[in-house]
Parts: sequence; C-alpha cells; structure tokens
Amino acid sequence: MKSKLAVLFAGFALSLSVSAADAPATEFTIVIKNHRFEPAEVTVPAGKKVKLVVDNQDATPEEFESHDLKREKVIAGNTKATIAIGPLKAGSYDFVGEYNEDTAKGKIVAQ
Ligand SMILES: [Cu+2]
Repeated sequence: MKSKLAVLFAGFALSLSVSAADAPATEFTIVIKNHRFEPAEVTVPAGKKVKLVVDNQDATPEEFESHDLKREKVIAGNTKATIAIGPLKAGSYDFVGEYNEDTAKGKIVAQ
C-alpha cells in the first residue's frame, strides 16, 4: 500500500509541475454587461493556450459564439463560464453574444 501511495503522490506532483509550467498570464476575463462585452477587444499571446473567463453580469443568458474560434457556449445570467482557446496563430478572431448580436460584439487579437 505504501509504495502505491508513493507512486500516486509522485504522479500528482508531476502533473502539478507540468501545469505550473504553462500557467503564467493565460487567463483573461471578459464581462458581459448590458448585452455588451467589456472589454470588447482582448489581446492574448499567440501560440499559447489561454482561458477566457466570461462573466455574465446580466440577468439574462447569453451565448458566447465564435465561428473564428470554433466555440459556442451558453452562459446563464449571473454566472461565469471558462472557455479554453488556442494556441492561436497571430490574427484577429471575432466573437458575438448570439442572443444580442446587435450590441454584443468583440474580438480576440492574438499577437
Ligand atoms: Cu450559437
């Protein structure tokens, strides 16, 4: 039993160190408020996996939708969702709030 536990802990420590290695500055928060994204433009590092935390502060649900990023996710009112993207090539990637497309527009700029 002891040796099995030691192997488990070694594996756990290894996975911790691996995730720590690509952790820095990879999380970006976008707020939804009054059916708009704030900020409407987010600059992320190209060639890296990043996480978008989309914080819907409106009472109504919104759908984060991006054909460019091949992502769509419904976010209930007053909740947050995390969307993993990348690694992206340098460029501009549009997204919208599909339930309020006239006002909820934004883009990710990878550079
Ligand atoms: Cu959709």
